[in-house]
Amino acid sequence: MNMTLRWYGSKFDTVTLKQIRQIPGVKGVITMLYDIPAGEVWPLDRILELKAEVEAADLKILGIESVNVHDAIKIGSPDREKYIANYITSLENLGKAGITTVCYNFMPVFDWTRTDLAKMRSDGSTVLAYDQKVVDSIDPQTFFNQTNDSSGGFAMPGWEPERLAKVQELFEAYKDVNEDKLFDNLIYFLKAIQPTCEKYDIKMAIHPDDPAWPVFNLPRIITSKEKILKVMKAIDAPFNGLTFCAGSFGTNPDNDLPGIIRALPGRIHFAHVRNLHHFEPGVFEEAAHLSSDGSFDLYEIVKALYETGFDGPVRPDHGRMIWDEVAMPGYGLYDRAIGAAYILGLHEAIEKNATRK
Ligand SMILES: [Mn+2]
Repeated sequence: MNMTLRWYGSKFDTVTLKQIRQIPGVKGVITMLYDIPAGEVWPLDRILELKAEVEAADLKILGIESVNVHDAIKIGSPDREKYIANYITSLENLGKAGITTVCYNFMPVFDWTRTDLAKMRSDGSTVLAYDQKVVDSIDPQTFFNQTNDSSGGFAMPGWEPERLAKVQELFEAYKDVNEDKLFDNLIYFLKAIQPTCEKYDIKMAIHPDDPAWPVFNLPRIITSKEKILKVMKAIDAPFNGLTFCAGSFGTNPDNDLPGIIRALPGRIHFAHVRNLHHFEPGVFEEAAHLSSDGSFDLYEIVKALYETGFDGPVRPDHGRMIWDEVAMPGYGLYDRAIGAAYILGLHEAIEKNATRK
């Protein structure tokens, strides 16, 4: 397993490559061309420029998060062919640059959803939190506005301003897209990109839906072990894999996180390891990575990754905001650095236990 940190690029991120390089054990970054809207081609020269910048800091690009999928592809509208062709060109350009792990999601309209981006905890840290009652009491447009207003001025992944104006339009476009149709549109997309992925040995790693149930009556298809296995079986090829995200699957306490990992040997291409603290069904806040701070057993999660031979990039996920840091919600340096060191510590102990004679 290769430890990484997500990095949005020097124009957008408060965290520098130099800081990331100084976290012990971190070998690379997970990054993206953050200014390119979903659906547009990622030019090869921009990819190479980003790669050179990362390598000049003695790090590697170990994955992309994310090459976003345009809504036309998810909806299955006639113009999807154009966006699929653009996506293929982006994959070719990444492949030519030797970047071969690509995270994406297939969530309609909203990416991850949280109802509070800075919930104060008893130690004075702040975290992202979710309360289903808030989502149930608000319309999507207001929700979108409130989320943007509370982001501290940071552009957040999946909440790009150009989407803001289009929320109602998007809801209208998705009105006939049920779970089955969304699934079929995902498989159509994957079949279309399969030859390119196989030519360049690109591993596609779908990110689970967050939270792992429908919000605002939009369908969700990557929410449980059964549902991700259905996607894996529909195209049973190594390029078609998963981003195992503990925090997203773990929004539903019924999901057995190590069990999901163990059900998918060889098909997990990327891992997000983090913790949540559940209060009641549908009400949770994000926690420090440490098992004792939240509801997940991080030891069992890292052990399942180790025992299934996972060798891809892993990253800590949303951290708490601590030590008065000002950064994009969830993406400060300090708590994610602590998380990375903790996950590496668990991994070292598990590996030594398993290999010591
Ligand atoms: Mn994640």
